[in-house]
Amino acid sequence: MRYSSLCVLGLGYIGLPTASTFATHGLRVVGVDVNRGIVDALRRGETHLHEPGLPELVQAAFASGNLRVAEAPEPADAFLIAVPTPILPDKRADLSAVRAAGQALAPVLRPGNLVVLESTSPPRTTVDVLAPILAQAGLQPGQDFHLVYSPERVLPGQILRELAENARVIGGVDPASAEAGRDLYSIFVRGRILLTDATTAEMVKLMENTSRDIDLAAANEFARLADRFGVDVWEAIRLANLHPRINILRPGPGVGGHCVSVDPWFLVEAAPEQADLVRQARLTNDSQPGFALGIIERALGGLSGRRVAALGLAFKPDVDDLRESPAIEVVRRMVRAGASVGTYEPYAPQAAVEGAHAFPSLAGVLRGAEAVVLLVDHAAFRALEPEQVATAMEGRIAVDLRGAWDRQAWRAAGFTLHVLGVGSPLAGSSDPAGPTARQRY
Ligand code: SAJ
Repeated sequence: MRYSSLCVLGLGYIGLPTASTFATHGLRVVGVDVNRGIVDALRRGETHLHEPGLPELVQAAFASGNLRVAEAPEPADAFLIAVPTPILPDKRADLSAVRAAGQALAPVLRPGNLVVLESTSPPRTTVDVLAPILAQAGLQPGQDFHLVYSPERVLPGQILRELAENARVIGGVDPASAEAGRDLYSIFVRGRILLTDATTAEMVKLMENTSRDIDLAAANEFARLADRFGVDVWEAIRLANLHPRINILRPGPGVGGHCVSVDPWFLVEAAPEQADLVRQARLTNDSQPGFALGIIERALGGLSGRRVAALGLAFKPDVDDLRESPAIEVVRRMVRAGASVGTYEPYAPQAAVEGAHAFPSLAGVLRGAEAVVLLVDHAAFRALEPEQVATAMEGRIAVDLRGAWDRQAWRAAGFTLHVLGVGSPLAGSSDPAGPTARQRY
């Protein structure tokens, strides 16, 4: 199939880069978002998301004359749905945006069109939820128009490169739909294009992020065990990872973002009796901010009334995305424990956590602090000079929850440095001579 026009529903982290990429590859693209603020900002030439290279790409797309933005779908050869699928407080998938997108595009759907769902969704969403909504237009998916599920799998921070280079899984409600999907994505995808059915493609996406969540739960549990046994988890992981078939991830204060910390629940919801391990990994990672808080409390000997500078609020390094961020959860818990917390997030300086004070600069957050806590290992925080931090602060307590700081340098600058996953003399142990005697630093 050949395409000359595309309508993209949802102009977020996936929809906007994808719409812009298609436009710079010659397709006439209309990008649609229900958020008036996003549409207006884009019309003014502003990009509302922080992603390396994205503002330049969006500008190039507008400059090509191929990209427009609108508030409602318009007729096109193909439609791409990239709307959020968050979880509700009871951990069920909120598919309202997918339903609304389907309802909005049904009236402009024409025979021969292709509809693609990219939003991460519980198994069978394409066939059981989206297909019936589109069929209300009087057209049958697989017969009158093509319908596919093709998961986005790009890593925030590297979206533009991964969009083109990653392998692309395309699952059709029938083989002809999958082939129609391949014809669309082969316009710019340089990675392999793999055709399958729609429900398998949904499952592939969920399995990838669930598998990562389980790996992260193992890393976080290893950090707790190392703490308990007076072991340095970073050293243990380094040694274990020299094994040819082992690749343990980095522990931290928890697992966040709108993908890895959300998607596994879609499997738990769809099949609770079959998803014990999946559920437990989620629970383990969700309780990791509590473990991180314990390390901070131990470092300070109690939090009530203590002045703490918290570095980073994003869900991972070098992004501005705060969704489901464990850093925010740790700050909330410090506030609840009575600490006076200052935060500094260089990628979102205005971002505020209730009860904490958001500073627009590093110097501001450090001034007068008794302790500095590294929550997110942004490159700028990894590169901090401990002597400079020492001159800005009042106290000399540092807590590294990411295993990112050079221990000797921080200690040489006069800090008492506490590192997540490094057994401390105060860690509970049945062996009184254990952690203290074995402490290496
Ligand atoms: N994290 C650690 N230690 C690590 C790696 C990550 O604590 O060693 C934490 C991060 O700080 C973050 C969380 O895990 O809080 C998730 O980060 P991530 O980098 O693992 O993943 P995301 O959420 O940025 O992107 C994932 C990717 N999925 C996989 O790698 C399987 C990406 O390819 C997906 O496209 C994306 O989810 C998505 O949109 O679903």
